[in-house]
Amino acid sequence: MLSILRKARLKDKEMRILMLGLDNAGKTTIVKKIMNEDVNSVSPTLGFIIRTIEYEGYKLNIWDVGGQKTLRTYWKNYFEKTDTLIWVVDATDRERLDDCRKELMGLLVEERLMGASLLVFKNKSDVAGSMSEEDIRMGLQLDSIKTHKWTIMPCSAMTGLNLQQGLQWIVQDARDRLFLY
Ligand SMILES: Nc1nc2c(ncn2[C@@H]2O[C@H](COP(=O)(O)OP(=O)(O)OP(=O)(O)O)[C@@H](O)[C@H]2O)c(=O)[nH]1
Ligand SMILES: [Mg+2]
Repeated sequence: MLSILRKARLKDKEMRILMLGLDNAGKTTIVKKIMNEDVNSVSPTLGFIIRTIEYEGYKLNIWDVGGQKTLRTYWKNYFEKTDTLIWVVDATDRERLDDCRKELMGLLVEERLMGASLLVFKNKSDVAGSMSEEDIRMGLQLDSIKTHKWTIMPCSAMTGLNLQQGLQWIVQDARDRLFLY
């Protein structure tokens, strides 16, 4: 039943994308950069922001939710009908990589996120000395994920590196799924 509803929405070329990650990871900055807005005036998100991006004929409704510890209990309010989870990781934040792993693993066992694909954005890749893709793969134990289709991409909300490629992966994943159903 759920898969039929999802297929109907994908046919409409409308997707619901949930963007989560620890606070300060760069979620809001990524969305602003994609929308060509000023990235130097971002402040921590206390609730959530929905932005709609048109990409290759798809309407991507991106839910950008605040990641501060006290706000994480509200994440569950946004799970429903998610097509893609974008998990944003701050590649400069080695200290919290294990927290980051625990939070992500907690999401991946959520029933309501079972049908969602996962895009891990290794953000702040513009910063010299930041963690490599391999560091994040290992630190987050991405290779152990069998429940979700996933990928990891280095990106930068400052330079715009790979942000379009991320959207491209999301849209291609939607096309693949329509083909599969
Ligand atoms: N160098 C660099 N700094 C970045 C990048 N992306 C975000 N930042 C900075 O990181 C800080 C946090 O960015 P936000 O976009 O507010 O982070 P967030 O994930 O939305 O945080 P919450 O809303 O609290 O969950 C800001 O000072 C940004 O300027 C990036 O790719 N490179
Ligand atoms: Mg934010």
